Amino acid sequence: MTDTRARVAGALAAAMALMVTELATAGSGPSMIDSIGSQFIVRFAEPVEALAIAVFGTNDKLALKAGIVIVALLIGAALGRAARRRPQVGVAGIAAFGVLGIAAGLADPLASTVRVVAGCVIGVAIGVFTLTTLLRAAAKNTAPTATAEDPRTPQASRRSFLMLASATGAVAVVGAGAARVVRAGATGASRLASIVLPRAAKTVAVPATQPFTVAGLSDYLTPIDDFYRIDTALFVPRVNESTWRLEVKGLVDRPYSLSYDQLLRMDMVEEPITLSCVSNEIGGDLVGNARWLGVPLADVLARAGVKRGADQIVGRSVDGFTAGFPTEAATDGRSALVVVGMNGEVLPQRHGFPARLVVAGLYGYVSATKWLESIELTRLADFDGYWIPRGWSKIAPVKITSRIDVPRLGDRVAAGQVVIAGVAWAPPTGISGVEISVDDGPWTAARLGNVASSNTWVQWTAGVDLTTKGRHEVLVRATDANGRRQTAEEASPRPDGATGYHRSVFTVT
Ligand SMILES: Nc1nc2c(c(=O)[nH]1)N[C@H]1C(S)=C(S)[C@@H](COP(=O)(O)O)O[C@H]1N2
Ligand SMILES: [Mo]
Repeated sequence: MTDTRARVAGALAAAMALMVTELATAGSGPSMIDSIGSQFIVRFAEPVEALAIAVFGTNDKLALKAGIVIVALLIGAALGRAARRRPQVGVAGIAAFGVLGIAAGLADPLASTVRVVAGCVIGVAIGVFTLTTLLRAAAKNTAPTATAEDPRTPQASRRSFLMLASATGAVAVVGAGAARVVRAGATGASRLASIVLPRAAKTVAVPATQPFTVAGLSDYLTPIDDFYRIDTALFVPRVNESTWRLEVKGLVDRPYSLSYDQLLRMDMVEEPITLSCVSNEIGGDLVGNARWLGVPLADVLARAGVKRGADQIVGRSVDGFTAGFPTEAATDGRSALVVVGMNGEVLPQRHGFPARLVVAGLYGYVSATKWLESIELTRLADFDGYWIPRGWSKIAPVKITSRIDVPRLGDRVAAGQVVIAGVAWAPPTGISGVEISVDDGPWTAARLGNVASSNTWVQWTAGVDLTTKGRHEVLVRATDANGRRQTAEEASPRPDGATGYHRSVFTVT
């Protein structure tokens, strides 16, 4: 037997074991790979400073899952090689895989214990069977000549191993594909589509028109498909709204809980609010402005009666994520909602169905809990939300920020009137002015678009005469409605949000 065949046998054993666990967990919950990835995120990723919140964008999640599969196959290959001489090593290795899988599954609040345990036990059994069968086939004949006991030539033996290995690989691929199909059918998307949201009792109108349009400028309202998504959830929780309840508890006089229908029967507000991520770099796109439909958090709290001294509101997600912010934010008159709708649609699963919090003027990681299952009143000193022990600030108001959308870095524009445009935000205060400076020239005021309220970003534009061909640079800065100007001092997102002026460099031709 060659090392190569043993490695192939080991990798295939790992693939079969993984495939079995994927099949066993292919329902409405997270897959085994999701649960392992979640544990990776919770335990290892965040302490590494470079892997900040922004790491958990959509592509990174795909990369993490692919990485888990590749590492599992590589470890399987190493086990196969080791098992060539000492078969116990292979069995022990696969069993260790199973134990890790069970541990990850049990630690995942969304995973079904029965599915995880059954999947891992059967997966280990099938993995061990695959490994021993393939190793035996590989060992059959690697001697240079056929013998009386094994009359086959090495070529024939090689061919039969290859056939067995290919068949096993095919079974693993088909099984994994079947798990995917089952999973895709269990999203609950059709249920969501049939939900009818109530009309808002109060609406903050979106401006019907804007005084200018500029190609390439962000829309005033961000379409759902373009709205950024940031969370630690490798598996998007699929909450069944018919059994879901929202608990209001902690330091309150009358704890209570609401069903989805009860929540929908409360008086709703619909209003645009700009939400941004603390990980947004200057000029970045982890920010969006959506029309949220929801119940004022103040109403939800009033029903429970907040006790004196309860200076923190903690939102907890069905997946264990938590975010906490000062109780004041729910009562100081700013917009703070228990949201059920986004841009006229039922809150999408990726954005927190059935309910989430949105608080104007606070970064998402301290306020905007998605897949909300409880609102707990507590003390700031008594509880830290998910990101706080991971090096992010406990108190995190959104900073005054402005961004240039047009021209983009590296754009080529024709000489003459050059149009500069972008967005600026400072919720809940609002923006009173935006200025630009070209090639270190004087700061000049930009024109501002219409806004629904001070909770949203504002579109801005300015025209500059540029006749000199070549490279030019434009900077932007904003002032909020209290007259406070955005700081020029450059800071990275950690621990409480990036600062500095956004610049764009372009060429006039
Ligand atoms: N359950 C849960 N809610 C969460 C998070 C999370 O990781 N889990 N991330 C928060 C962060 S960091 C941000 S910026 C916003 C992003 O909301 P969005 O994905 O709808 O844009 O959600 C917040 N709510
Ligand atoms: Mo965030």
